[in-house]
Amino acid sequence: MPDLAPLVRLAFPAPAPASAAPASTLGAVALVTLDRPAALNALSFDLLDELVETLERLDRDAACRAIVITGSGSRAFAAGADIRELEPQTSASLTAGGRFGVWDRLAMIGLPLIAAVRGVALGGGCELAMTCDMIVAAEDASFGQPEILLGVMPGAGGTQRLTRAIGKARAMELILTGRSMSATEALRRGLVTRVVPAEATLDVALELAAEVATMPPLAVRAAKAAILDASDRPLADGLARERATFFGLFDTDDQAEGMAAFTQKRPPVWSGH
Ligand code: CO8
Repeated sequence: MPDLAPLVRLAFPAPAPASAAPASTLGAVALVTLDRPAALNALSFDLLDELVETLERLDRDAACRAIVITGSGSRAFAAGADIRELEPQTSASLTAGGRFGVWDRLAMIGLPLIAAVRGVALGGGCELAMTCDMIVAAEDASFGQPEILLGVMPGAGGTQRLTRAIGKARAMELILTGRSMSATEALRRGLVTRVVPAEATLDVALELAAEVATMPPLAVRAAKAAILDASDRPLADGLARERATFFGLFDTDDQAEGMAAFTQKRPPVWSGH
């Protein structure tokens, strides 16, 4: 039966009282929750459509500065694509369906994305976490690409992003055996940013997002794009793009403000211009 309720929830949590983020950052951090707990937040095509539409809306909202994506419940960030939807597909139906374009749109989001992962991030769930810019993982989180066990292979960036994140040899092992990695292994291999006690996962991710949200927004977007260039382009191209973007930021008010505030020994006030 098709899901009729929204599959993605959006909220703007207030900064935690102990947070370094000023109260004025209310609305600057969006929390997007994948909300199909009964199916371990499996990424149906409709859920992915809702997710990308929500993220694109936030990306156009000047008040929003960072986004946390999490899964509903404690068992899963997302247990992958919805296998029930994929089972009857053929190569022709997938090609004609045009429903994988959402993954390209997810990769175009300019705001920083932080995945808060509790439980499993498998298949498309791991690919979604890796499409985010940082991953805060619970101690009980696990990451894997088990598609091989279903007779297929990763199809939403897993072979590329996992290989870039943890290296060819380890990506080969995980993708060719379908084995999952624990959060600590994922930290050791460079896939995740932090591992924290399970109950603290969302708070830590929100705090990290709140900290990023206090930074100059143009520089944040530019830095994110430049870091992504590091794995997407040959080194010389990436360096040239980095230099051009760096020079470009010297035409912004935030550059003038940031450097004036430093020399005047006061905190900067970012205008986002
Ligand atoms: N798709 C659909 N339903 C799922 C999925 C899924 N990926 N994962 C779990 N569920 C459902 C189960 O069917 C079950 O539903 P029900 O109660 O109605 O039977 C419910 O969630 C709970 O799951 P389990 O009973 O299986 O819970 P367990 O604790 O026993 O096991 C596991 C948890 C180990 C996570 C197990 O559910 C599992 O192995 N899930 C599948 C993991 C997997 O293979 N993921 C890869 C899917 S393929 C993929 O992601 C390809 C990506 C390509 C691009 C994306 C395009 C959209």
